[in-house]
Amino acid sequence: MPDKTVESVRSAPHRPTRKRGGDGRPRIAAESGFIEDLHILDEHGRVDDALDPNLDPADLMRIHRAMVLTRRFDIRMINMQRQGKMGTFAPGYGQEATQIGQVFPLTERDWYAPSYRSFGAQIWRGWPMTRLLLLWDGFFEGFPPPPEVNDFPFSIVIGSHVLPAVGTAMGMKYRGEDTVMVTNFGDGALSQGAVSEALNFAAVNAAPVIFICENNGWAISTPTEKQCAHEVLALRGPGFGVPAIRVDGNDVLAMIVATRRAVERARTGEGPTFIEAVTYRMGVHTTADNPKVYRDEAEVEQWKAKCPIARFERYLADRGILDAAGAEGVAEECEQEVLEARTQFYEQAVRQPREIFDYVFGELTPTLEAQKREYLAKLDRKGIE
Ligand SMILES: Cc1ncc(C[n+]2csc(CCOP(=O)(O)OP(=O)(O)O)c2C)c(N)n1
Ligand SMILES: [Mg+2]
Repeated sequence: MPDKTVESVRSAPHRPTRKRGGDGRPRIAAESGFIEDLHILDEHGRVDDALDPNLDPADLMRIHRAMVLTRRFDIRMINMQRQGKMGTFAPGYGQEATQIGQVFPLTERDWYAPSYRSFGAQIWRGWPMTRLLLLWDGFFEGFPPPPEVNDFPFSIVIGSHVLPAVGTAMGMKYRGEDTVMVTNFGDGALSQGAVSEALNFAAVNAAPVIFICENNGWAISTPTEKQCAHEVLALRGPGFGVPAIRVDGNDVLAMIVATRRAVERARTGEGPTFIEAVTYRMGVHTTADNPKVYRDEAEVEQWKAKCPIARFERYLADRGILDAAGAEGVAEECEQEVLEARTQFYEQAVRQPREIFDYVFGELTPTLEAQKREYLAKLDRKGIE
């Protein structure tokens, strides 16, 4: 016996969207199942001339440098962690274009609410690398955004920052500001109820927010196909009334064009946009993970050919903006910058074992009080300051 309910839902004609009361907000068209798929630079760095945003050379160089710096920081962090000189770290190797592309169109007045794999975007937004090093090594001084940077601290509790991001965007709207909020999260985060609530609330209220879903193929060991029954995560947008676009997340020009369009919509009162950035987590989920036990290395090999930095360098070379020697120079300068940040970090990262109980509870519970006394006595016995 076929399930009547399921059948009738399947065969239901697309209903035309109900009109909203003449406030000029765009409606989601009846054919909203169609999702635009945006590619501008192919894997070989060949550009689609009709779609090239023709950014000026100084901007192109800034974007390139930011992606290279992101990668140098990433590699250094992994090395430091393996040497026992850094806490657990979530690398973004391969996601540099997604990262820089999503913040390039923002002004300093706009807001950014990232998840934890967003250090490249954070550096672009004005976070000193030293602060990020402190953060990842567990120093609370590293967590708050620098005073002049309009960012949330990054979120580790999956999807938990997305509703507050929408709330902040609503605040901007109530105040009549023309600023916008960009928030990012992973493919796995889409399964969190709060993210659906955020999409719905933002759509109903035309919040000036841009949702960037970084579909990197994996949520730790869960592949995207086990997370979501359909392949195109961007389809989640129209279901809530949020226009959506699917973008090659390894193509920084496509990321910029899509985000810029979404930012303009939000700034002019047209409400939220959902951007699915299709990319790949080339490395470990975090330094506490070993993907070799759950994924095939051949998959990783395939994605190596799609490197966002290599293809952008080919594009810059074709435009006569950067040659191989120039690219090497940028990489060396970025490496030096990271090493300088590391030196400053070592100077500042003075461990205070006696503080271990100090920053979670305002007032310790009796059990924790007892544990603290015991722990401090142990430090005393061992002569640890
Ligand atoms: C609420 C919550 N549940 C579980 C976790 C443990 N956890 C950390 S990362 C992660 C996977 C997230 O995957 P995705 O959203 O795709 O982001 P990615 O790590 O791939 O960038 C999980 C389940 C968590 N941090 N928060
Ligand atoms: Mg993921």
